[in-house]
Amino acid sequence: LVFSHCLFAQQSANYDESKVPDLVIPDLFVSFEGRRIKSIEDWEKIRRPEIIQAFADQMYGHLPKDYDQMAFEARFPANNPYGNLADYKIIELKVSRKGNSQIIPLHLFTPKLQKGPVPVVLLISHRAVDQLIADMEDQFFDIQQIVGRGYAAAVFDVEYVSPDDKERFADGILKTLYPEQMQMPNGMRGLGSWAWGAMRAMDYFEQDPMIDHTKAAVVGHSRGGKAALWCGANDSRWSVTYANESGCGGAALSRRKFGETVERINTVFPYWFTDNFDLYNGKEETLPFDQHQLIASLAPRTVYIASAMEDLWADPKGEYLSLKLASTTYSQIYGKQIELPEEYEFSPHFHHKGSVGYHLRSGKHDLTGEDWSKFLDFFEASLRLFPIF
Ligand code: GTR
Repeated sequence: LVFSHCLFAQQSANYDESKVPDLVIPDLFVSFEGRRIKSIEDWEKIRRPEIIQAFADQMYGHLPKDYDQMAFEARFPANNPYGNLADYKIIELKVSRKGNSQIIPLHLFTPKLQKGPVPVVLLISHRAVDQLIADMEDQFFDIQQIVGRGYAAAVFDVEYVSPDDKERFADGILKTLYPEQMQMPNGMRGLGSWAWGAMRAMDYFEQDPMIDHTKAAVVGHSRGGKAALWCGANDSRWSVTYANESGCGGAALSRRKFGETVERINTVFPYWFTDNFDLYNGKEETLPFDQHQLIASLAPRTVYIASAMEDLWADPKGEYLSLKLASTTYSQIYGKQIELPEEYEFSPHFHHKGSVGYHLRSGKHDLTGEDWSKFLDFFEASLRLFPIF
């Protein structure tokens, strides 16, 4: 049912640039109270916190950061398809709160011959992780490339945090750890829970001597990219955030109503966002923010946005425009050098001047080996050129 509903939505969406409304985009540098934001201090004390607060209230829901205890237990699977390249362990993250607990398996591959701590890439996966790992041809989680280039590759399946399912989404941390969230119109739902899960993976990285948690990227594709952005915005321990084809509710500007719209996403995936987000169905122009503000809230930490030309449902042009607007925070507030294409156009090469990266590849909606290779080129260049970001 969801699938056919989705197809219908995709076919009847607007893909005509001439029908995109005239955009009145909220100014990044004017606070909700009308104050001009000029300095790093204004940005960090006033603007960034109020932006994140507004996204929490109206869209992704509040992200509870408290829990009572977390324990880690490692298992070493006998079957490691990447055995010549990497050591493989599954860490069971056991998080407890108010007498209940949730176990989240975190799969971690570390380069075999590496001695010192290595940078890490975490994928938030809505695809079955066991299959991603077993199928060495599948590059959605390109373990060979990531580990081959000297990074640790980590992934968890959102199923163990909040199942990606309209009926079952609460059968995870929303039941075991944070039941009160379900009563709140601005409570956490699916995407917020996935962001929370990635933060727990970071709690683990912080204490694994094999991992350099100061060089850590949180990565997601599409719905996972939406969660990655929300995670990066809320948790400054991530030095890099990479959202691949994250579209509506991710990097793309909502006000363009191109491809997927707020109403469509709230109808087909009512469990992704907080209840308040329904208020904006068909009324994107009344949102107190747009998605460029979410990207901007990552500054000065590194952000990478990638799109695919045929992925019109995710509005690749809206993602580009959003990143371009957001990059002014990096340049005007933090004085960083930014290099982005002048116009929305095919940009097969990554751009790495400063802390903002981008590519637009040909082809369809997917996370591919090509995407990983561009992103890892960028990550590598960032580490070399800006070792402390
Ligand atoms: C679509 C959904 C998008 C995107 C995508 C995906 O059906 O409308 O927002 O999240 O799924 O995750 O691949």
